[in-house]
Amino acid sequence: MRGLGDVIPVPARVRPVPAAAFTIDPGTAVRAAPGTAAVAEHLAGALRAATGHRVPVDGDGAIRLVLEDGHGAEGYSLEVRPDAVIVAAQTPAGLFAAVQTVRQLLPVAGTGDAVLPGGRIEDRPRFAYRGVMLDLARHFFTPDEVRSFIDAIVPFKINHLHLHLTDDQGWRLEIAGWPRLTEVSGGPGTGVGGTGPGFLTAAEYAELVAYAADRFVTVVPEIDMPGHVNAAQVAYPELTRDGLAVPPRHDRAVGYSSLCVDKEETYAFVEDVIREVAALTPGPYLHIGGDEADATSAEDYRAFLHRVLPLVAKYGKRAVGWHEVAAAELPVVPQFWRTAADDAGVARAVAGGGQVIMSPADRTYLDMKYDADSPLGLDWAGLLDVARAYDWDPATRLPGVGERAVLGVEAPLWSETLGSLADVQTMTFPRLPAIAEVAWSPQAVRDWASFRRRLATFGPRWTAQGIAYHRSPEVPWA
Ligand code: IFG
Repeated sequence: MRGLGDVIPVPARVRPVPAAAFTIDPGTAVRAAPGTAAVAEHLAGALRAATGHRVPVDGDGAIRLVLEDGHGAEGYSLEVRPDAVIVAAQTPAGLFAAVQTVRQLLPVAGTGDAVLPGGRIEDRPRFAYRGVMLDLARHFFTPDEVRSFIDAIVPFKINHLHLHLTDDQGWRLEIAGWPRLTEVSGGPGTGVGGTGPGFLTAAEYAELVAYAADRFVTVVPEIDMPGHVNAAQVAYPELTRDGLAVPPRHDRAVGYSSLCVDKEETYAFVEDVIREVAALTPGPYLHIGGDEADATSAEDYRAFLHRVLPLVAKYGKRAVGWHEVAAAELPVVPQFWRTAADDAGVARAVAGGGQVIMSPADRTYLDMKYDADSPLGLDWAGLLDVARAYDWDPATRLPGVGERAVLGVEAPLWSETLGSLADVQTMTFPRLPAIAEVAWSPQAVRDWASFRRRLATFGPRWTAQGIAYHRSPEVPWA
């Protein structure tokens, strides 16, 4: 039987009262207060799966969802007594976070009564932005596979999904005004090694955005520029220096391509793409990449950003970029990704009041090998085992970037070496739960000994759900 605090991310405050357990039996129902019906359905669904009981949502259930002040944007309280379970939050997102906690306290699937451990949890996230990035450009994954990925990350209170939609190898989102981007560079065999089918139509992207939003996950689309643009230049030669077509590339090299900063065609293209992507994206962020622009001079890079960053604002979005974009000294959220001990551009951006998304590759890059024997993944940022993904503090990683300057944490998963959903899952689990706890839980309540014990209980759950994971020797798997 799980204890009340045996969840990931570990809650901020847990007061177990073991004698006060609540039993979900055939008479159990969920009571939804006004404005909580959608989350009530998620909760009832989880209770039905765990017990096989009917668990209706009706007017007088013993399991109550309540909206009240005092919990912040995503915080909640969970009170479990023998006669009642009260889930309280200030927002539906907070109620949904509580539902993830309740789900982890129950069997994934079962038939028959289930018991919720008694006591009270008071919980709220340390950082607002808790993300994962999936690279659809190096290898494309279908909408169903992306939905399955969303289902697997939601239990860990992840609330942003960054989709890396374009790169040198492929362009993965249909742009109505520029159809050759996907007709030519989104087709079968445009992935690394000439593998992988496809691209997202606008409708499929919109469906993914809605699916994610229903689970309180905000999609952050990335159009990488001015580098990582070979796929766009294959489709539209007018975007190259001499107007001549460039050959498609299916290798793993980076840093060789660049949009032409001094050609007006470039900005017509960029503005059309930003406008269409912004129109398809209800979330506040639009990621413009900006990494590894080695084929763009520093002067051209800054000039490009000075033309493009205002376009992101023009279409109502907040720009995010890999942290090199801080060179522009314009409003943009830098996403720190390298292994360097510090970064002057990021420190400067923060000094001006900006916030940073922390993705140091040596702690968060899920495409790094677990160990020297890992068949999948790369190792340029070092080997990343579960303990190393867990044992760091985003608020002390970079000089000049303290608690208030950290917007949040994101775990990028690059797909050069991943050819299947099982590969994606194996690299994601169990390191993502470690990073999710770094992003949600107070530093003071986190410790590796407790985390690895709690993590061990997820092995059987992932197996029951058909989710592949790396059986790291660091974890005492149940
Ligand atoms: N760096 C590149 C990615 C990818 C990655 C693989 C960033 C921001 C190495 N850029 O990470 O395109 O190739 O680990």
